[in-house]
Amino acid sequence: MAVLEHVTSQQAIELEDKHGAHNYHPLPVVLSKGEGVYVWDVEGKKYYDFLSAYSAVNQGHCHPKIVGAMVAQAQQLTLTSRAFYNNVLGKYEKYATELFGFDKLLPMNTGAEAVETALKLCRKWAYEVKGINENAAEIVVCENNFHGRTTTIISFSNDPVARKNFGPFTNGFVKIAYDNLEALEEVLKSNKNIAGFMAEPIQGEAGVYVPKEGYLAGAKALCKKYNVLFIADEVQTGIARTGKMVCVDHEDAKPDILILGKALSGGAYPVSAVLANNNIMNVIKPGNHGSTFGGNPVAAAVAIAALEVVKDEKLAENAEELGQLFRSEINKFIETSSIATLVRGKGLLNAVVINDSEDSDTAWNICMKLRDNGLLAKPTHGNIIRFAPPLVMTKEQLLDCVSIIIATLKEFEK
Ligand code: IF1
Repeated sequence: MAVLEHVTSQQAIELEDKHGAHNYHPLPVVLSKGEGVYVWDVEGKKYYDFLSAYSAVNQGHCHPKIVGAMVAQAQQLTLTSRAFYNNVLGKYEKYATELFGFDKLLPMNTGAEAVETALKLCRKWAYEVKGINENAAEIVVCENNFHGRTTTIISFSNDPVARKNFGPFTNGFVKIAYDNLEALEEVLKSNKNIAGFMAEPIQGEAGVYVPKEGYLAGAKALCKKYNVLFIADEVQTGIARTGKMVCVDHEDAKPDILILGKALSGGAYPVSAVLANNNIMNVIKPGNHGSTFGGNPVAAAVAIAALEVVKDEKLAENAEELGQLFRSEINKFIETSSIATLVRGKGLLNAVVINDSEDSDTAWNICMKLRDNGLLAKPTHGNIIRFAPPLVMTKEQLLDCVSIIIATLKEFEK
């Protein structure tokens, strides 16, 4: 078989099964084309994408402006490493720092790398600015967090599947209950070695847990009171997904360190970033941190285009409006449903809780049926299905999807 010759869905699945690591259990659908809110499988069947590559494709698949920027830059200069300057990175850093309201940006590639960068930055600030004894800094994180898959990050995960047999783990993390300001104040008051508090403004992988109104602002205020850095992981909730440019904008909760990824590139290229003001970012000196591809010209050009699309097409406003419509329609169905018990979320990051046990395969079976009915979604944990379409969706398309989702759920009524 020539490397790039046509394969059927079955052949593609067999190739991955034989030659690829089994680190995922994908829904059995093989995609070969994406455009806006749609994806097509190898056999030409069309689907609504209701996962958006875990909120990386907020701007829609293969957005012409983003792809155009990527192709143009790729034909000019792809990578210089940071051993030399390039003519795009500074423009991107200026655009993004002014857009998000910070002095500086440290460019990386994946979300996990940006999270690791934020943790290193927070620790260095703790030793060199706050004055915590070296190697004594601790960072507060939340139960049921998801911040990526590196060894340090899974060190503070409580997901056994993500942790088992990957030890030994990194020290220096304290776990508290999510959405609990008393627990946060308790640890900040009693432990003088706390350097920072990192949280997802909405816990995505845990099942789209939206904290109580005031939690984020309260966390920021407590961090300020105890001279601890508030770190917001907006890799999944950022870039207009929840109806604001970043989810913390729903409250007075601007973080000391902002972590972005995924839709920062519109899903066209791995681009992530850490933003902070000079009093924090300036602890980083030449040689302290970096990466081969971090801040490369293609990433910078793609990120500028991806952010311009969000602003020009008012994607945050659209996410807010369509998210309210989605939850309102699903709630009407829930009133008389025996299979769906709850819908929750902000903007177009939503989840529906299925009326079955966590270890049942009902949510998976519903997603298989959704696939047959032309809509792709996937369960997060157990009995929770995440619904997160590209933010370019129209009201008509959303209502079409709601009817597909409700018709499918009805097939599982008890
Ligand atoms: C997988 C989950 C979502 C993230 C937050 C950092 C990262 C992620 C809040 C790391 C990444 C991805 C990873 C992907 C599936 C997906 C995911 F199910 F894993 F948890 F979205 F909810 N912070 N989330 O959500 O970014 O290094 O992946 O670029 O690992 O299976 P990354």
